Amino acid sequence: MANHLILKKTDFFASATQPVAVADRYPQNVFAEHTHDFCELVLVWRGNGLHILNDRPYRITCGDLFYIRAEDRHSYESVNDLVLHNIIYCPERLKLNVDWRDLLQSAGASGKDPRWRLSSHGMAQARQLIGQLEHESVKSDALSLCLTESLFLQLCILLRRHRYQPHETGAPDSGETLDLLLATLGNSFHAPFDLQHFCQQNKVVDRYLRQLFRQQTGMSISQYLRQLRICQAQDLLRHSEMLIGDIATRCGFEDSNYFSVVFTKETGMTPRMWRQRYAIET
Ligand code: RM4
Ligand code: NI
Repeated sequence: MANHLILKKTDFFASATQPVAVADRYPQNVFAEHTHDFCELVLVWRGNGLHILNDRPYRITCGDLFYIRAEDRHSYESVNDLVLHNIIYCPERLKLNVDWRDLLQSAGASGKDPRWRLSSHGMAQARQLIGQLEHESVKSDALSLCLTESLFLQLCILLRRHRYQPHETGAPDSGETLDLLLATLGNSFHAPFDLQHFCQQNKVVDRYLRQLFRQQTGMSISQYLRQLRICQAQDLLRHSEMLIGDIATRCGFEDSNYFSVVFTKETGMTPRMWRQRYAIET
């Protein structure tokens, strides 16, 4: 793309020394594809939306965490009550002698999946720190700059401690059923999910869990699961040569006709059309 959008730090930072700024997105609206000349941490509090990162679609919802590098291309599509924080920072303005690279690297040990989740416990602590950071980062005296950077450091450490990837064993400190449910769903889009069984196992009342889920994510459990599956299918259609029938099975659909119906309803295109659209582009 020749003239794509590049966001500039001069538009988002108050001064040439400010290392970190907090941009609240209450809500995050649809936002066109862009890169930046700064980096950002994205922490999702509520609602849901489609986040496209370097051409891969991610269905995002509360507790999702992304580490976006300046050169990453991303956009937000079909948002629904999506509420998030962007913690934006300029690596070259950070002065503390810290291994920032290690703290801020996005891909996990397990590979290149840029998708992280934060436990409810981690979110509650992050919320507090972000509040302090928001307050401090707008001041420009030397002490405030230093305090801003150290609050940012604390936030990064906290994220490291409480983050996890769904395909790992689940939330590290998941006392919370919602964390466990989200981790389980993130991991079971290719196989049937049995809510009754999950509720029995975790001794929660099914109706309560459904309500809680809807409150926090703005959608129902089955909607979320369907969207995860469609997302995965879109990715495979575009980036693999698997047969459509195999993709259907891989994404948890019992037969390929049903898959096509659901896919078309969600995306406005048949799976075949979707694949062709990108085949032409690349
Ligand atoms: C936008 C969007 C972008 C971010 C800027 C700072 O609303 O969230 O991803 O780079 O804010
Ligand atoms: Ni961005």
